[in-house]
Amino acid sequence: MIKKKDTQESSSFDKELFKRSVLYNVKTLYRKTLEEATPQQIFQAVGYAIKDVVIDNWLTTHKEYDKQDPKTVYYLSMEFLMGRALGNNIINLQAYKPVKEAMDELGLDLNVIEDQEPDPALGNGGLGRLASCFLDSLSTLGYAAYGCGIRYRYGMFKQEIRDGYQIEVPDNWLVDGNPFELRRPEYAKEVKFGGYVNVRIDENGRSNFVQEGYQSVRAIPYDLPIVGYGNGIVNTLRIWDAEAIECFHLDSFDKGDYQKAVEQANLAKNIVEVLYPNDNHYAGKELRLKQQYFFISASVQEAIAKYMRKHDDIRKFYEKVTFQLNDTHPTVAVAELMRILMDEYYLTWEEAWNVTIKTCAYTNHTIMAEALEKWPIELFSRLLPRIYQIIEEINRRFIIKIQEMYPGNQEKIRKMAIIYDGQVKMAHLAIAAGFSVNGVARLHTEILKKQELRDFYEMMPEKFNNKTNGITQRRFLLHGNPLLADWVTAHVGSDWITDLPKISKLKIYADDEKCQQEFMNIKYQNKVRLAQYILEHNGIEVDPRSIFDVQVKRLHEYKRQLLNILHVMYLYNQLKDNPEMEFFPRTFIFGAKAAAGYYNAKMTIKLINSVADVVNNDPVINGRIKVVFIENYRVSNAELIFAAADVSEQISTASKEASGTGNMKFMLNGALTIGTMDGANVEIVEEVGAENAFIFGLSSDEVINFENNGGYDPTEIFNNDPDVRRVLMQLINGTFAPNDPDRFRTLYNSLLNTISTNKADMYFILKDFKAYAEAQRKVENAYRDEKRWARSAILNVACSGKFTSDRTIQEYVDELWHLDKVVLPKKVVGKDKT
Ligand code: B1N
Repeated sequence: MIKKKDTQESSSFDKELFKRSVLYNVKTLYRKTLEEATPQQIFQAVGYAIKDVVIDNWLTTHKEYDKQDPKTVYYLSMEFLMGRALGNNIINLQAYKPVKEAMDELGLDLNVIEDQEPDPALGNGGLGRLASCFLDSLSTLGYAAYGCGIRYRYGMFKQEIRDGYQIEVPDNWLVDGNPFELRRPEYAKEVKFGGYVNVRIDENGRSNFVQEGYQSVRAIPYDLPIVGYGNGIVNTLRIWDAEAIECFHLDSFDKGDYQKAVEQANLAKNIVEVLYPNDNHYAGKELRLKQQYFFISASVQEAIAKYMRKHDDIRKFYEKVTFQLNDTHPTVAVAELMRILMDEYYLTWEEAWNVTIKTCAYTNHTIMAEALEKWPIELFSRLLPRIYQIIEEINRRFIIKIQEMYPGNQEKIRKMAIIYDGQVKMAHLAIAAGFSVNGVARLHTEILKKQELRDFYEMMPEKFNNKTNGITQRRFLLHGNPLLADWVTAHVGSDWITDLPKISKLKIYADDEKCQQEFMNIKYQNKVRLAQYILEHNGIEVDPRSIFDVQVKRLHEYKRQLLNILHVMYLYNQLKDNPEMEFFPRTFIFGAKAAAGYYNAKMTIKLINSVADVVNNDPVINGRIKVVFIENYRVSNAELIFAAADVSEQISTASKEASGTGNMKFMLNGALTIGTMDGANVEIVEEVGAENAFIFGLSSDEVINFENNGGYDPTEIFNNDPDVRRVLMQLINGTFAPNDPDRFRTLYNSLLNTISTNKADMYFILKDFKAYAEAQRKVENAYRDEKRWARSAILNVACSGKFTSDRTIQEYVDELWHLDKVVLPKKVVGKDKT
């Protein structure tokens, strides 16, 4: 079918040594032979064997960093949604082929071994996955970088579906141990909470602020290697664990001490226990603020300590270090840096501020009001008394600046102050103290400038810039879709792996019928692979010849999974009324976790499953519509899902999705987008052409207009559109809940709230319904013309070049971070093990 040309050149990987290493590991770790070892034990043995290879490059990289002293970015993030490491590390070592052969020769299946690895899910969704893609790109491009985060004992929960409802099961990802991590107790740091601030005269006669009466925990770093593609560079993801600072002094008779020891031990245990499972939502929990300060204090302390090991002037810290704040979650870094510079290095306020504002930069990831972090002063000052003092002073000075610029304008102070109304506003702090504020897609950045952060933009326009998100093609094409990856390489060479825009050379094949057939055949095989997965995991049989129409992402009202399933209900009604109508079989695939306390989101999952039960089993439908909810959507099954998608659902209410990154993964895998002009969809359509996507619905300007004028009234649509009315009535007449007709009434109410109209259909689902149904008709018609569809799909792949995270990172480097490119001495590249 296709010219066999390897996407993965094997270079100099020592296969025989590797096999011996695996066998040796099975023996020394488990006292077993390969035949006796469990699949999990074999995974561990293979993992350690790969780590052996990685560790040499890791060492060399850091030796070289020591020598070259490049400027380093610290990507500070509460979340890193890494996904499995084994396959990705092998890919980036350019060793997939020899490792696969080695496994074959040992009678093992590499795919099965990869499947044994728990999927590290230290993140919720796009924000955490973006951080992971960025680390991959930083290493691949050869820049010195640390990811800094938390080693949550429990990451994102495992989702089980029982009786159609989501059940959250703890995900104990560390039970069997993690072969790739390295515990580094020598870099442990103390982090202090609570107590009060005192002024003390130190031994040199200087008066100094000190925190007293505090509780503290010991932060212990665990390092994970981030392997660059084929360049020998290995950066570090440093995630912090917490330990109690001292063990109990059981001989202590002092009740206070005993109490304190117990409390400190509990603090250490609780702080890293679990990731908050909220996406785009701020819950305001005290423990969350503790988590934030915990990992930030440890990371900032270590960044400074590392800098001071090689330099003597802390005033020039910013010349060697940038802190990129992944949303406002790490924003206490600003005040922690100020604290250390002033209290431990005795810089003046002005000197410390000069360093801070040249070091810190802030990325905004959302305009959703419910995601804004605003901490009550009481909580904040009690937990972080010294940090709060410093923020008060930053605020005082910031207000003076506002007054200088807008004399007598109280309104500006009310809207822009960092501390106001009893709250500490983290976004305002990040903007005031950072040298850069960036949005994550062009439209999002424009909305920040014109709407959400307008006052700040007017005051400091020079800080604002856009960095459109990207994804790593190494994981989401090379690893996730090997058939397509090989096909692409056969046609345009393998440069795309590190230079995605080269994939545009595929364009000339879009009209080639043989290529179209090859492409559709690969898509078909990937659909068979996914159908197999669905059968195994959901017990549902789906037809790989049907259109695979996929919406996978966190469940949120603004992402409008509800619009999608209401449309399925509408199609169902049409087919029931008119069983003979022309209809191209379609499989609607959903995958989504809902925050545990988000009622409407959880009920949407139940609705999807309830519709699935009815539609999938209705003899009139006869398999022409299938609805599948894939349980426990996560990075590992995402790779299978993107590869198999025909249609990519990107249907958020315009203006609400800051960027989206799933949209890019679908495009890269040759799915056609049905979507609104929101987030990065705008730029995707710009690259591929509107004729190769299905765009519908209100524009962001129209949505914002309605919002600024009190919303819109959905009852008009309800009254005048019988199709919409019928679907809505089915939410409350028991069509999909015969035993409990009121089950979906809250969803119905969210669309048609009769008590307060401005809260009705806040996400414009009914408003966009007709346009969506029309766009879906166009999808069906387009799919009937297989050649035209194949052409569009190939063009989507060919036009995806812009959306590599390599491009995004290069923009951050060129415009904000100004990092030095690191090149390793020749001999270590290609991991020549000697
Ligand atoms: O960040 C992604 C974007 O592509 C998505 O459009 C955006 O929704 C996502 C609080 C968030 N924004 N905000 C969050 C996550 C966790 C949390 O506790 C907010 N996630 C996004 C990457 O830019």
